[in-house]
Amino acid sequence: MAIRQILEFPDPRLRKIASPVTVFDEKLEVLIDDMFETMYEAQGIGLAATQINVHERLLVIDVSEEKENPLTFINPRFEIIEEELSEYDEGCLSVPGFYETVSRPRRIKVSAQDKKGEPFEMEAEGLLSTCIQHEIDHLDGKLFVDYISTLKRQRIRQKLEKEHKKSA
Ligand code: GNR
Ligand code: NI
Repeated sequence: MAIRQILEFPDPRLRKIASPVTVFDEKLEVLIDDMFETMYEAQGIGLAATQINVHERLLVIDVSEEKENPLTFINPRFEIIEEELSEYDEGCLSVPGFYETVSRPRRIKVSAQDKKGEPFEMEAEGLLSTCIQHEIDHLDGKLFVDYISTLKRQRIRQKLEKEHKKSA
């Protein structure tokens, strides 16, 4: 297994739209294992392939306290079950150190494929619902900072650009 580098805002590669996964092979399983290792090491609760510069439609999530409930979603889509919104202070491994409140539909039904290509559906609410929507946004080139004011987003961009120059 390997830890992959996580792209950081405002890297333009985070804006690419990912393509569907069509081949369910050993290489895909290695990618999934690397994504879990990278996510756990970074202490995140989710990771989209886009964040490690792989522009394919898959994501991994583990919102459990004990980090014992790994979930893999390939070619995920969701429908809103309840229009009611929930607010979460969202963070992102690609926007390190910044947290902002984002409102998203509270309950969704997710349809996806597992690592063997087998379709499945599940309902999600609360933090899991938020996290799935946050990750699917990544596959569409979107970030949580797109939901906040332009002024806040520009401040975050400036601060991260400064950090990136320092460590370059
Ligand atoms: O680790 C993460 N925490 C988090 C908290 C609230 C809402 C969404 C998230 S996802 C984030 C990991 C990440 O950047 N996934 O793309
Ligand atoms: Ni993120």
